[in-house]
Amino acid sequence: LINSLIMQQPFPPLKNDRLIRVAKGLKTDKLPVWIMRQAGRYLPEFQELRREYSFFEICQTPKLACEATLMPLKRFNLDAAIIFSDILVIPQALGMTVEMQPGVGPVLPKPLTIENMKMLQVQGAVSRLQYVGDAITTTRYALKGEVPLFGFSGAPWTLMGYMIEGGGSKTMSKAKKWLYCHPEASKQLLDILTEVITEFLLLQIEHGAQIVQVFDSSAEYLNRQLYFKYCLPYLRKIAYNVKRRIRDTKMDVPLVIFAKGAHFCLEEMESLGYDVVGIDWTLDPEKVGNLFRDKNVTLQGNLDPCALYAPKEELIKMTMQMIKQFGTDRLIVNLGHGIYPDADVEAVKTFVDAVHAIELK
Ligand code: 1CP
Repeated sequence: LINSLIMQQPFPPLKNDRLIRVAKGLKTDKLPVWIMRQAGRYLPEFQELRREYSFFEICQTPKLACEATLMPLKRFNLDAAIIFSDILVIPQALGMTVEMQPGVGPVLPKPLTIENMKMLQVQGAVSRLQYVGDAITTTRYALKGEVPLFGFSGAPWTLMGYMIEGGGSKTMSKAKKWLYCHPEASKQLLDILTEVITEFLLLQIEHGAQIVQVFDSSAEYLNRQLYFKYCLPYLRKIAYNVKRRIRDTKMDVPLVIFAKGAHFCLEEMESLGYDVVGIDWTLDPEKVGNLFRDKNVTLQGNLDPCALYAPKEELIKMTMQMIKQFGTDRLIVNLGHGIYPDADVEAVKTFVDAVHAIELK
């Protein structure tokens, strides 16, 4: 399937390949920079689009998803686009209802229980995500090769959390109860999610994603023991199988892992099979830079999203300091978590331009 798609779809050649080069450990003229959640509510033009369409209407209509994806690129000199979608499209494709409530976020009114778990519609789940592939293909053409396009997925544990909690949670205690009281059911669920995530990432790659990121946003609720048992093996399996399945194609698509708050397993992130390790804003760039020096991975991060509230000169100073502390070798500049809805559009421009002001030798 992968090869046949390449033959049918000669996408425009990539012009700005900074981010892909750095992900693979190659040299560039400048540091690449993009922003997690760069196409979102802080953009007035996105708010306007949302007044006309529901969140999932935008996700499911390739033309609209493409439009939202391109919004931040029209304003800022970003080195990548990320397809407009959400991590919760997987629970939805598994048959769960997901509502996007304004000011609240995602709500799953009928959360997963041990009893209703067998109702998950695993068969055909990935084919119900075809619209994400279509949105990616549409966007690849619209991008005209300007910058690479990210695909993404939630990680197994993070998706498990939302499915059991029925939305975001301050503690993830219901989902963690599964880990402590129902280890077999937990593993069964994580296996299902691992399988669907793998196929979903491959679908996105087949349809034109040039790099893919796995978001383990709820890593912070676990500890080293739980993360070793319920996350690392699944994350490793996803990277291994995605890489294995694309090995025979000419597509050497880099993989990124971003595990928010997984400081207790930072060193282990290097050996999971991902090319890039996302660093969240709570970590010290100097320590992380030293820890990963001479390791075979690229780092991504990690400015505090709230640093965008600071005065312009202060923001530039903090950005420079962070880059100096990480070191400019194998670094993709980003925030250390998704941008907040009340972020200032001008501050984003300041941040992006500050990164590009640095000329690498
Ligand atoms: O530019 C982009 O990155 C847009 C695509 C994108 C991505 C990568 C969206 C659009 N969501 C995500 C990932 C995502 N979604 C994550 C992982 C990143 C992270 O940790 O921030 C998570 C945890 C979600 C779940 C989610 N969806 C939340 C968080 C809820 C919580 O408190 O736990 C929220 C608020 C959403 C809704 C959402 N997703 C995306 C947008 C633009 C929005 C706003 C919804 C709206 O317009 O009403």
